Amino acid sequence: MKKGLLVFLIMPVFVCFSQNKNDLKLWYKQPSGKAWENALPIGNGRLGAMVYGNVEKETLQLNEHTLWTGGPNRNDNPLALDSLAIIRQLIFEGKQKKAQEIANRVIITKKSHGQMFQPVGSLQLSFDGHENYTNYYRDLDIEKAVTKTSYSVGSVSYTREAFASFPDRVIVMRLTTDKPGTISFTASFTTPQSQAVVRTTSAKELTIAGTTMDHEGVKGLVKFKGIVRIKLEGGTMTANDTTLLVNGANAATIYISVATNFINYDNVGGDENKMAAAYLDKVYARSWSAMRSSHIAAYQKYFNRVKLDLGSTAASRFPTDERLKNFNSTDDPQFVTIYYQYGRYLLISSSQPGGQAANLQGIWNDKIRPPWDSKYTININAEMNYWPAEKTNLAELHEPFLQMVKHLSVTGGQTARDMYGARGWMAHHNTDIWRASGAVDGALWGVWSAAGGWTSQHLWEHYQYSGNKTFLASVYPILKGASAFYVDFLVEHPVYHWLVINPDMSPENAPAAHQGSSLDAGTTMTNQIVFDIFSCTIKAAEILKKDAAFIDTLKQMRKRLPPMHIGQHGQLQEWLEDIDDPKDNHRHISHLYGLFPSNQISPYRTPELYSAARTTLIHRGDVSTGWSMGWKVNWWARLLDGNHAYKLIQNQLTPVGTNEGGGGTYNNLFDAHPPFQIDGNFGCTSGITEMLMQSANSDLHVLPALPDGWRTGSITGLRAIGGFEIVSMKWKDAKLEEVVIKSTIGGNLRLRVPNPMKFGAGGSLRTATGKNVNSFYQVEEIPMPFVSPKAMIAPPQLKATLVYDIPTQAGKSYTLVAE
Ligand code: FUC
Repeated sequence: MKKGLLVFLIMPVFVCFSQNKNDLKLWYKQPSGKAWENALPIGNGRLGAMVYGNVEKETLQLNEHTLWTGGPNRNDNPLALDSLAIIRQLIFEGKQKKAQEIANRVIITKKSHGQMFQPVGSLQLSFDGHENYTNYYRDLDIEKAVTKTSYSVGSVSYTREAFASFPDRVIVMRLTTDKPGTISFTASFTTPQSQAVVRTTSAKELTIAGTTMDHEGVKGLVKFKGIVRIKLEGGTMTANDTTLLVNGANAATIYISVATNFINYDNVGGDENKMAAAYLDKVYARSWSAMRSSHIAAYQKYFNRVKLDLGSTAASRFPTDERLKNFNSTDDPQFVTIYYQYGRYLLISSSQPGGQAANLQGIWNDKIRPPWDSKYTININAEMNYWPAEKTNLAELHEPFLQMVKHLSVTGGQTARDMYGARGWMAHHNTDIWRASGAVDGALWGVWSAAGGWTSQHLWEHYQYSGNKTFLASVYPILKGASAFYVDFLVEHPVYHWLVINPDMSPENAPAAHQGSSLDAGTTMTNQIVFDIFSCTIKAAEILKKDAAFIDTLKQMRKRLPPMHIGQHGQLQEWLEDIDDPKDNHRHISHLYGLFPSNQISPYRTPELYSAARTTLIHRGDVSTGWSMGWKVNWWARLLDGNHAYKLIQNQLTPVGTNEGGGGTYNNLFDAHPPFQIDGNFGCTSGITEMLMQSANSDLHVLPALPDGWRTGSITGLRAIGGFEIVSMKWKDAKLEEVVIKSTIGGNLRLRVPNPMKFGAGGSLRTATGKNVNSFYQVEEIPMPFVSPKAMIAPPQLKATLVYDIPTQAGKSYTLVAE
């Protein structure tokens, strides 16, 4: 008590922190304490750390992108092939329950259900005598990708800064003080890895070494090594068996390097000791400030491409956790800007070229057995992670996901052959670092064969944004293989005679009519996915002038896919039969894949389906798991309803635990399923972009879904398909004032705007006529939907827009201003 009082009395000024109105910082007035979801994430795509900012015991919980249980393995169930005919027959006869029982025995794996992404452990720094502190502050500056903690003990101020260096591949933390000789602490490791050995070396390094666990019959083969070296300015350091003791330093810089023996999904022949030491040796001599500047420059190369300003209010002066609490009852548009940019920060930090794709938790996980193994759920979650990549100008960061698709096209080739007797390649609803492509979890979830069709469209998307034909040629065999699987796997429906996938399911949802079985034939989402993968394979082959006969087959078969159905409640049917329950509020609304990420449903081209999709969304409700709400922001944006999209952002930016029966957001702005899943962060960043710009409906549409609350703002750097970049865009009172668009590959720019525009240099714009001639904006026509005679269909109520055609030249920018 006395000491506390004394500290208070001798503190001359009580520093009161608050945020500048437009700062891109997450900041707090208190340490994380025990909750991992209060800690702040840093990462360089290879290493991730959660920095707690606890005063007397700082924790950096560490992850490395390749640290997974098990080793190269396969998990196919070869019994599938012999039972395929009977399963199909039962489903066509309406005996879905029986089909599911058999599928559980013959399709679901008897081996691994996927391996687990695991933590390395935590570096712990203990500061004796720092129990009582004042002036506490910590933040994560997402403009710099640096986190900071500062506080005072008595009259001495301490600061810690940390980042995960992009160019240098190590994590660094620097401890400073305003009074020389006052930095003393003990460094040690804790780890949930049961086989890990922690020790110090004669060179006064603190090391951790181990091998990951065996899991579900697969031997743990990933060996890892972590090395910590501390560089002191003044003071002394001694090493005990398992700890380093620093005493009386003026400053200390802690370098953390971690590596594993993982080389590729089929090779664990690397040398973790050599790699971990090599990363450290390369940078140890460099100064903190040099490392910090090159880190920030490398980060900002990506981050600075997009700047968003939605305005700010007095609400932005409060710490992040308070703003989160207040968000639904105040006007805080700058909080949306932070959340938006945080999505980009998280993608840059968890997904770098040459590294692993961002998993269910990005690269941040402290659990030895994480929820859903922290792996890749490819019936939605992993795709969602990459929705912001192209349009928020982070195309290079799409690469790890595209690599994963490439690997799956190899492992999944054997699955297609062995389990289904089909050519090409396929994957079920999950995969992991070993690119397992068998069916897992149980038939209710696992008997889904559309992952090849969906994931490989990311390759097509990457091409659509850049127009890079060399890239397209390099991935064409993967698109072709994904299509070839469906060519062989589609069967004729005995009643409707359409070509359908059987066994099939609409991810994770089982209609009441099927007594708890999800199995069915020709579900809407799968039909849409097969339509899309056929369509982009056809286009790619035509561009590359290849495979005429195969393309003809795809065209013939595409004509025979089932059309979409509008059911008795006016809803888009999830299944071929009209069995949707309007009270079903399942988190997966897979059949709206056709609205987003696909563009088969559009307010302008398919008004009836627009109306049906809207009815379905209303039936399903708003509040749901985090990722589901993130998807809904995109859907409402595509339905051109900015206010409803904003309502979903509000639902998502609600402290976890307050949305009844749903997810929300943690104090560190991680998305809550709950538990933490990063997909919702990425989904919402994508959705906010879709509110401001879309390039899905044969035109580039700016301000398609602006909510009433964002009447004035600006954004730079968004990308659209066909190589267009919105260099900058400003709007005021909900009116587009100016837009500058750069064309990187030329072609007609068909621009849809909310108010009349003219060329900035003078000269009027030409109103669009006929079909858009730009080849990137050719949207495939879908068959007319089947409409139930009972369905009530409200025509879309759309705001008036103007559409112009601007012929562009590669490399030129075009400035338009309001008339
Ligand atoms: C799917 C979803 C769950 C969860 C899991 C990781 O199975 O249905 O909600 O997101 O993936």
